[in-house]
Amino acid sequence: MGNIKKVVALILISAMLMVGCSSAPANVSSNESPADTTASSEETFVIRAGIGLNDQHPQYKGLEVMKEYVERESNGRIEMQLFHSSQLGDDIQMMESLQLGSQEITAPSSAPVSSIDKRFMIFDLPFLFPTEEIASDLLDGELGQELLDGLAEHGLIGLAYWENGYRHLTNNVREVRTPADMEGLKIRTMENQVHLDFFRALGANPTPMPFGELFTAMQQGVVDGQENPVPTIYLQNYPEVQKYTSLTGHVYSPFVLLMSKIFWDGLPADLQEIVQEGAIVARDEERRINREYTAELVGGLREKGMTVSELTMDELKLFQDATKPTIEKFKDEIGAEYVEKVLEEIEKLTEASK
Ligand code: KDG
Repeated sequence: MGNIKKVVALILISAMLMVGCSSAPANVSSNESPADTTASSEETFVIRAGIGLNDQHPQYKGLEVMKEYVERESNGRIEMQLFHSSQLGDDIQMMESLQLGSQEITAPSSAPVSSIDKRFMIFDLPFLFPTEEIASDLLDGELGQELLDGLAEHGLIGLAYWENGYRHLTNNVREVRTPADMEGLKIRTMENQVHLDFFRALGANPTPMPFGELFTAMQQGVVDGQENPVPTIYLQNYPEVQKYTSLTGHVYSPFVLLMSKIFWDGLPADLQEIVQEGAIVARDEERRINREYTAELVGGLREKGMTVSELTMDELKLFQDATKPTIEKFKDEIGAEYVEKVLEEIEKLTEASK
């Protein structure tokens, strides 16, 4: 390599390293060792949090609560920057950015997290959680924590479970009240084997795709429908491109609030504590807002011209029966022992709630 080329290469490498420094753990003013509680109080950190949903969604409101909490409690040593509507990429890309240390927080539904740890497929088993409260109790307990802890070996810190909620079907072709009505419908699903399997079992034609591509896919007729909780259907303006909602509630989706382990390891212990607390404070508020919106916005969908079908117990049972084989099919892949423990715990929580 000639001298001039060498100099240019060196300049480029230094520039890349400088960019890397300002984006990676955003540790701008010191080289102190990870989790060093004596780190200078001048040291500041930037957390970039990115999600797929828009800034009207309870998930974004949760991030605003967390931002307020961590910035206040850290006396400004942490700054949180929020990005919505897949501005930083889709769920799978953002999880990869966390693993590389080039983004600090994301919060996908649990479904795409199963591309990292298959055990996360458990939450996508159809008709698993009888109520939101039972889901929260299980997720916030030991069995939920076990999965969050397991993420560390994949470069991720699982901070908490927030709520996306019960997923319902929308489409633009016909009213769906039974699996027979789903025959041949092209339905966008999340990128997850369990979802693909049970939508096939229902007679639909499932098409996995990232969330950020969904609205345009519906608008252009690439898919006939999709499934998401009521706040998402309403707040992402799906009534503009979808005529029918069926309140199937086939899956309860948690969000998994994730942080980059590279970034976490570079945070002093006192700030780690503040981030963890902020995640929990915001979780409770996010769930509260989500439940409030869910109750209010069913009417909102009707006001926006959608036909919203509430299914009878008999109709719902047809969906449950058609999707039951999915549980057996994925039991071993998820881990039979873990599945059993979760099913037992849900039964216990259900009994206790009576
Ligand atoms: O911000 C979360 C979204 O990116 C996504 O996970 C929402 O449930 C979702 C979906 O249908 O992809």
